[in-house]
Amino acid sequence: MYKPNPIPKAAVIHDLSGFGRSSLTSVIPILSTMGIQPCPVPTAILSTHTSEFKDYYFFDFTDHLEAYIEHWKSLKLNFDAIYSGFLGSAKQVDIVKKFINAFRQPQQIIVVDPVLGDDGTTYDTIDNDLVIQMTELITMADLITPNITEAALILGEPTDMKPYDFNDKLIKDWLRRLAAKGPEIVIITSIPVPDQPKLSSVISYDRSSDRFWQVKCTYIPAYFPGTGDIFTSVMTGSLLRGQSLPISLDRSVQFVTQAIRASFGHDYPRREGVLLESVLDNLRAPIINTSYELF
Ligand code: PXL
Repeated sequence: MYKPNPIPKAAVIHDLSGFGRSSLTSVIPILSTMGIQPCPVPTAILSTHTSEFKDYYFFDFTDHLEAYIEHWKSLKLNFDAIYSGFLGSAKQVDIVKKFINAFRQPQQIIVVDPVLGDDGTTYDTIDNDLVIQMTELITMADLITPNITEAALILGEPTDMKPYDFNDKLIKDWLRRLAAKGPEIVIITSIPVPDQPKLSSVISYDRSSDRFWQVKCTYIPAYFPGTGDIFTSVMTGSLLRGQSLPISLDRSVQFVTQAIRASFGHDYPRREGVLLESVLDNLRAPIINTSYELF
């Protein structure tokens, strides 16, 4: 008997940081606005995220997740997507692997955002062991969304390369090598565009069709924490709504750019993240202008 699936479900494995928009406080509103039901699996509870805040309270929830997952297993829950982001310890990576093994099924997308660092350096809480663990975790994913620093860390390449080093051949090589580790779709964000310091680009590779797509955007010199979570949430939501890879890429880049533009002009603390609430409604608007191109 035909059973419609009116609202796709996504299990979202992220921390809950109470202040400063990131992880669950960005993932949940974005997916809900896009008509996806987010089902949170909280890895940790923090008073704030860890970027530019000091002395934050951190409660590791990993040990409680076994029981949490057992209950979900007994309910025989099915997810259209499983999406993981920032992970604070090797133990947390293990629990994500367990979760994927318990709930993996055909016709589902497993998204791993390998949150490790940015701008050539690793985040405070990320050590070499976690880089190795994350490199293992991505082998279980269908889609990964590293930024250029994370791509270098996973591939064991230098993280201090200069913009002119990022020629097309190198980027295609990195994308193919990342896809060879398991994921069918690889998206690298924050790629410098040689000789065009005002632009930044996002490039994807789809192994099944052997095609590369690129979306260029204006580089806005403002670092806001949590924009990676916003990008991957919109990407996941858009694919779950049945959009193509290049359209989803375009939508995600446009949304992050809108969110940064809505925030950059205001004089308020960057560490609070982009003013997500002021642009959330844009996710319901049809996409009119696209700028993706084959790469
Ligand atoms: O947005 C990534 C992220 C998620 N969760 C926590 C973080 C960060 C980035 O710094 O600190 C706790």
